[in-house]
Formats: sequence, C-alpha cells, structure tokens
Amino acid sequence: MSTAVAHPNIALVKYWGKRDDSLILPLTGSLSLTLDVFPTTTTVVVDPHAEADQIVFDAAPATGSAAARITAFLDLVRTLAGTNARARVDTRNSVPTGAGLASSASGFAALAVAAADAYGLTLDQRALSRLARRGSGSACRSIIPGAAIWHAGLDDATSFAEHVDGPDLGMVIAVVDAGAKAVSSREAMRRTRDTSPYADAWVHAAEADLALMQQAFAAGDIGMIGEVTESNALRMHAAIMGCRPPIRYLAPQSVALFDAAARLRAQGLQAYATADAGPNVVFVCPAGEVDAVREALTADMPGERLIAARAGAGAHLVEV
Ligand code: 2P0
Repeated sequence: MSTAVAHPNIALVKYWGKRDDSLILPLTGSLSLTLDVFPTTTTVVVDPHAEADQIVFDAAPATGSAAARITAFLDLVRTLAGTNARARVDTRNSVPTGAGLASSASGFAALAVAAADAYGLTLDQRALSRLARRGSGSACRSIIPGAAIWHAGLDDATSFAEHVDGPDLGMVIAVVDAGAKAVSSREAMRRTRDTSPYADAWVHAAEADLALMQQAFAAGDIGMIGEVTESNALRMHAAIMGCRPPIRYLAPQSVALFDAAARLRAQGLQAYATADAGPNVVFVCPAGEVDAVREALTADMPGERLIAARAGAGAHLVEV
C-alpha cells in the first residue's frame, strides 16, 4: 500500500495549449508556485486478483470519464512496471474539484507518486514529473516544491518541471465561486487553439513572458514577477474570450478583484492578481505580506472566502 500527498500549484506564466494531445506536450513552457493548502491524498494498492481497477474518489466510487482517465493513467504505470495487475485507488481532495483551483494537478501528482511506488518503480523527480504530466499537464509542476518551471520540451523525455530559485512568495486565493466550471480546461484549450484568432499571439506572448519571468526570478524582482503574472493571466483570458462558441471564465467579481490588486498596490502592498480557468482570483505577493494582503481584501469579500497560502512541498509519499 502506497500513499502520497500533493498540493495544487498556481501558474504565474500559464500553460494554455497542447502541441501533442496524447503525450500532453504543451505549446509553451510555464512557471508556477506549488502551494501548502488543499492537499490531495491518494492511496494505491496493487491487487493481482482483481479483474478491474477500483477507484474511489472523495469517498464515492468513480465512474465514467473520471474513472477512465485514472485507469488510462494506471495503464501507463503498468507498462513501465511490466505488469497487468489491477489496483485499488482511493483519492481524497480537499480542494473543490473542477472549481479552477487546480485539483487535477494535485490529483495526478499524488497518483503518480503513489502508483509508481505501489508498482515497485523507482523514479527520480524528473521521471515522476514526466509521468504526472501524462495525467494532467499542470500535475508535472505539483511534483516540485515551491516555484517550478515546466520546460515545454520537444518530446516526452524533455517535457518536465523542475525547481526554480527565486524570492519567497505567498498567495491569497479569493474564492469567487467554488462550483464546477462549465467548460473544462482541456476542452477550452483545444477550442482556443482551434478557433481563437488570438491563439498564435498567445503562444508568442507566453514564450516572451516566460523568459521575462525567469529573469525576474533570478533577480528576485517581485515587482516584475507580479507585473508579468498579472499581464500573462489577462493575455490568456483574452485568447480564451476569442473562442467560438465563446468561453468566458472571469465573472464580474473576478474583474473587480483585478482592480482590488491595483488598489492594494496604491496602499503600498506588492499584490498582483491572476486567474486560472475559472472565476477565482489568486493574489501573489511576498510571503511576508500574505496576511496583510488577506486582511486588505476583506474589504472586497468575506474573510472565509480568502485563503492564505505559502510555498508548499512537492508530491511525496507519506506513512499512514
Ligand atoms: C495552468 N491551467 O498553467 C493553466 C492556467 C488552467 C489555467 O493547467 O488537459 O488541467 O489535463 O493537461 O493541466 C489546467 O490544465 O489540463 C491548467 P490538461 P490541466 O495552470
């Protein structure tokens, strides 16, 4: 029996678009912060006598596409391990699934680490990152503690995440809506690539933003990190809004929270806004300002919807 814990990550330069849908190779590299909140805990037990995988997701049997995606992932692990043995998987999220709070990242990062161990594979961090990527692209970054860069790479072997040194950052997550989103990231990424007139512009902008972000990390320049973060998120949403049929993830309150970031900066705090494929807004700031940023945001929304987070551990095995 192998149990692993992983945390979600929030990208400062976003991953939005695939070059290879099957291997999950991204069109561009991305850079994120793995957090210390909302862990996913996953246990895998190999059962040589079982005829099928048994998957329990948040205490209920998984069915349909969620179960199929986990079984397809286990098939990859079985191929690496040279076995057909089925497994029992029990996974528990403490992050609202499908709410744009990166649950698939923590989910597949925890599954990669637990399944690799349960099937007797010895994989280093890079191999685990590559494996997690096959479940969900952003999961390759949740293998890594703290800040992580996902190199787009040219093929399966060269597309992985690794740690990047930089200043100590924190985040405040503003939960605008914890419900599941209408259009999945996977579908929306495909639609952006296939129908948005801004798709190519997004790819070029994301490449330039990643280069700038790496410079900002190396220089420890939080102002530049924040500026590129906020602009990169809005560029991604602009590309998404160009889809047909249209997709818009940002709600009126999300947009208002981008204005709140500007207000906080006018008050002397280094807070910058970003948003993933959903209406929730995440503020990035120096780790030492997390509590002050959260406090200042209570003017905009109830305190229980504001979650303070700091850099967290990469996916790892735990004893239970
Ligand atoms: C990111 N997102 O960089 C971007 C920003 C959402 C917005 O990675 O199809 O669930 O499983 O590879 O990893 C969400 O995409 O997509 C995502 P798949 P994934 O965090």
